[in-house]
Amino acid sequence: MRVCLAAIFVLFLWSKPLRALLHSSSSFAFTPPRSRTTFSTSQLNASASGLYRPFSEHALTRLEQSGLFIPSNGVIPAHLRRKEVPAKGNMPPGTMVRIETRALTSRHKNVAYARCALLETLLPSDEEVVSTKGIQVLNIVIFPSIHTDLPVWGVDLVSLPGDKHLLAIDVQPMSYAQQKQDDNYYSALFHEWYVTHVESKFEWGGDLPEKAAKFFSPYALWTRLQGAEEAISLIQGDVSEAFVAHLELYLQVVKEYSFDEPKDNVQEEYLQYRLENDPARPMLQSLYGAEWTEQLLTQVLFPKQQQ
Ligand code: DBV
Repeated sequence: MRVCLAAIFVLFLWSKPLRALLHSSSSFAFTPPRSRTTFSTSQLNASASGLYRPFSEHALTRLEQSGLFIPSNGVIPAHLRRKEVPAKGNMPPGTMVRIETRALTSRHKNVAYARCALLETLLPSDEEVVSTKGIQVLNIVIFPSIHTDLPVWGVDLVSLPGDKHLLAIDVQPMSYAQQKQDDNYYSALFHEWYVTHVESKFEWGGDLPEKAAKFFSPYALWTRLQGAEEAISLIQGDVSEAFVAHLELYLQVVKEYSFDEPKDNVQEEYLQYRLENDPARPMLQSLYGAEWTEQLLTQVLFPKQQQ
């Protein structure tokens, strides 16, 4: 009797459905998730990241650690926090162009708002790779309180197809008095930074749009690079060192600010200029559509400041 029961049990075990179940459950237990599931295209890119992601993560961490800001992505409407579309042009199938936005609100009287837009072209990859091809952009603006004459922290790191790179890091003068002087109080604080990180390392990026020029300090990093490997290593080396040092200096200047309220703050004019003349508008519209782009610009990137 027992032999019969054992035989029946063995036959049952080796029936196809049960073997399939046992196999899948055992493979479920021991196979790393990655080879167990076929990911959608965007999930395949989960392990890829863009050229400027380390810059973005560093800045967001330092802004929170500074005690000046509170991470507040909730102030960004959900549909404007992230958008991802297939890349156009001659990129490998499955390449995606993803933009992510992050916002921080004020925790200190000297600041108003900060936001970050990271746009990455991500090659389909199952490995930890850094995508440097296609469009890669990091755009960060820190808005000080308009009850100060503190400069805006403006960063625009842009890499475009054809291995073209435009890099802007600057404390942007926010009063008429500062704009008129060639070298105002705040610029002087960044002179040493400029000599160390910019003067002997980067060529001036050429004429700025006329209306933009007045918002640039004499000690801006503003340069254009051309090329792949060499330019990328410059970006990941000298540019990242300049970026880190500039942010530290800016946060220190903001924390130490304690002057009287200025009378000629130009932040509203700056906002209007950036909003109306954003050089990225055509690119963003082509990728994500005109309506979404205008919402992004007006509600997240250059919103009217509630002060
Ligand atoms: N620029 C932005 C935002 C971007 C962005 C929000 C999310 O303000 C990207 C993306 N900037 C971006 C792109 C380009 C530039 C160019 C994609 C290249 C456009 C192209 O050539 O196709 C600094 N960024 C520029 C330029 C400058 C800056 C000067 C060249 C503009 C030109 O040549 O016409 N930072 C940027 C800027 C100011 C600043 C315009 C003005 C005060 O502080």
